[in-house]
Amino acid sequence: MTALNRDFSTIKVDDGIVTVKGWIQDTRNLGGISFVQLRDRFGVLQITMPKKKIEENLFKTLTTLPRETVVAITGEVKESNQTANGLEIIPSAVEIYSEAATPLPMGVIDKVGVEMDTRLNNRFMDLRKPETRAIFELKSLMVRLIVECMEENGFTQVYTPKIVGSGAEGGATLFQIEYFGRPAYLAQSPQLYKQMLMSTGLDRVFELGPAFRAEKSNTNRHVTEFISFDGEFCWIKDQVEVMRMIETVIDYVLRGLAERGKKQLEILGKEIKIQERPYPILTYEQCLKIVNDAGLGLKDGDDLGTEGEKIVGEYMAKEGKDLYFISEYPEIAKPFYIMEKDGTPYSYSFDLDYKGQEISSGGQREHRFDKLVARIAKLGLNPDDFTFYTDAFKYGMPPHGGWGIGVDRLITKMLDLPNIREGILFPRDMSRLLP
Ligand code: AMO
Repeated sequence: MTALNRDFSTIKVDDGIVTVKGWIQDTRNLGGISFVQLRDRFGVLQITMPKKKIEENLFKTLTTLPRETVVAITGEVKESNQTANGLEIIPSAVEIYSEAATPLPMGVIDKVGVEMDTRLNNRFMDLRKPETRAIFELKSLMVRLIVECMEENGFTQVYTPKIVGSGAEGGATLFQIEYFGRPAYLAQSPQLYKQMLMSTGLDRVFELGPAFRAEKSNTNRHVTEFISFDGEFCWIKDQVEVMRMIETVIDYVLRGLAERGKKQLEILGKEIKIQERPYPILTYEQCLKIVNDAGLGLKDGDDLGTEGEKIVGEYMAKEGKDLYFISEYPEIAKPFYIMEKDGTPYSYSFDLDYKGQEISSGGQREHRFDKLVARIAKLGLNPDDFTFYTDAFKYGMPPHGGWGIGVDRLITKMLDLPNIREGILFPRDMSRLLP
């Protein structure tokens, strides 16, 4: 087995001579004594150098190496009452792996605020800050919790194509690519594929994977590539069953993060608020009234929009609820795969909103072949373009429903981050393609 680097937090006073590897975070020279703060993934160690006790060349090297240089330092562990972890290392040797250039593109420990653009342009450096890294450690835990919960509930993890021949979520946000002389697209969602699986007997599936949207809006919650957590399952009697399943996963994630992500939450100074289940279900009509009472002036059928969602969020916050569903949107505003609520202008669709922002959409699907084909045509699309999908409804398709959750939005809202880009390692948007 390859040896892992020594975790600084495991070093003890009676370890004797140790070799520790990391980044030189800071150096302080006080004449007769100098200090280096050496950082690894887990914390910081103090390297203490009383000038008289350290070999001259070693002293010179260690006190002049630029910040962020990567080294291995060998030395003796001593007790110290000056450091947070109660120990320090008196060095006897150093190996330089990679000397950092100066000046640094941005500081790692400086207190001055750095613009988000500078941080994203130098993400490798930004991620050296424990508080930036903590977000991604929590995101990793979040994904693990999702997988655990879905497997416990009998779902099979699947992978559907990300290069596709037709869009699922409307033409406006399709990225077209050239595919051996014919047009293809980057998948906006696994929607059509997860539904096709419902006809196979793999009747509870979930997927975690990238989704692509050519979003022309530059907002703090839209990016062009995000991670979608999709679920789809059969034999539902109504869309409320789907909402209850989402709630089960979100609850598992919230509790799991609060318990297993303590260290990272502490670094971030955040707490996870658990909301008791069931989460409230508001109808679109109720929300329309809430936003119009607040003076927004929307008509029946209008999209609630960012402003409307915010108003509903404030309204629900007063009731002590961060998470709530908004259900039964106008059918005309929803995609072709959503089931209409017969005899009404509404549909069996819903969004899950978190602190005034949509983090998920879902619903009961139209599983009846004739009605599905009619609905595709009604929404102005050509059913012939979708036979690869509708064929799966022709020969026996159970009633089913599902959802798509934006994982990046979920972590953003959970940690109250001001911008979705904070929760994405290398975000993609209209203006950002590098790094
Ligand atoms: P929808 O288009 O609402 O539904 O997307 C589902 C969820 O994905 C996230 N999301 C985004 N996150 C960041 N940037 C974007 N540009 C972006 N677009 C969407 C949101 C959103 O709630 N197939 C349906 C889901 C279903 O019915 O199963 C769908 O894709 O959090």
